[in-house]
Amino acid sequence: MAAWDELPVVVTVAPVGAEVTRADNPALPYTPAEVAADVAACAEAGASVAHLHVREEDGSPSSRRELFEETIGLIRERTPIVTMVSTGGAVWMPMADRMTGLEARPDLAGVETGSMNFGEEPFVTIPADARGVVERAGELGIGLEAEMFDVGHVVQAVRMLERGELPGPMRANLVLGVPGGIDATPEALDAMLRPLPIGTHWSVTVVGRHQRRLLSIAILRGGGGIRVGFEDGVYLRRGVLASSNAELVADACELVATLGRRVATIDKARELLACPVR
Ligand code: KMH
Ligand code: ZN
Repeated sequence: MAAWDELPVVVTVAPVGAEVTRADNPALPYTPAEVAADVAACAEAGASVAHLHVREEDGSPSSRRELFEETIGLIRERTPIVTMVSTGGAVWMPMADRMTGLEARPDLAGVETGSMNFGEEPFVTIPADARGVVERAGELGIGLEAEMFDVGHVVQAVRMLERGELPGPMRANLVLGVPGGIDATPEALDAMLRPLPIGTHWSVTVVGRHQRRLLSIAILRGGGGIRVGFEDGVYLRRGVLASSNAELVADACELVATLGRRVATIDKARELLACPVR
């Protein structure tokens, strides 16, 4: 195993999400063609994974399978970037709708391992829901990344691993700063990391004004990845809207280099994430 400073950092872009709108940032992509063009530009800028949600043309969050299929198809025409669909969807989506992206056969899918308040709304994933995502992903040969917003979610993911309900080694995305989830502090990151088994590929996502600080800590602590994109934040700097997702990715890659690490190529990310080209 390479020393941590030799381990390249996988940069994930989350270009769309379910909550952000063009009122927040006019450059937000909505349609499959817009998302694919955006993701291709992000790949050029250094992203090796794309975490995907889909929207209707009017920007409303969607769960239509055709939109996932079209988006992934168009992305694959342009770049070999690792595609990952959300099964978190939007807070109001029934679980069955949250799972439609799996049918588009991405490389990876997120799986929530617990419930929380997401701002003012309940965001519920009971254990049977998580097992359902794991089972369908397994049937389709899709790898999984656990999406975890608080310590209990991490503990539950480890429990699932131990019971054989989640395949290992785990890919973990630790999300800090969502109101209702764990806060964005160094201590919170410590708490999220503590339960993780050795060999976990862990990535950090930060929502809110502490994003840059906490991503820096993740990079310096040897994290396997960081995530940026309009889903998580629309600003490049305080008060400065990002002009595109690719600008956020380029800025994140510069941060990785400034802190003395390398950005993973797409080939390297596929190796690190055990995610061969389909
Ligand atoms: N939109 C949030 C309620 C994920 O993609 O896994 C859930 C979310 C997390 O975006
Ligand atoms: Zn998401």
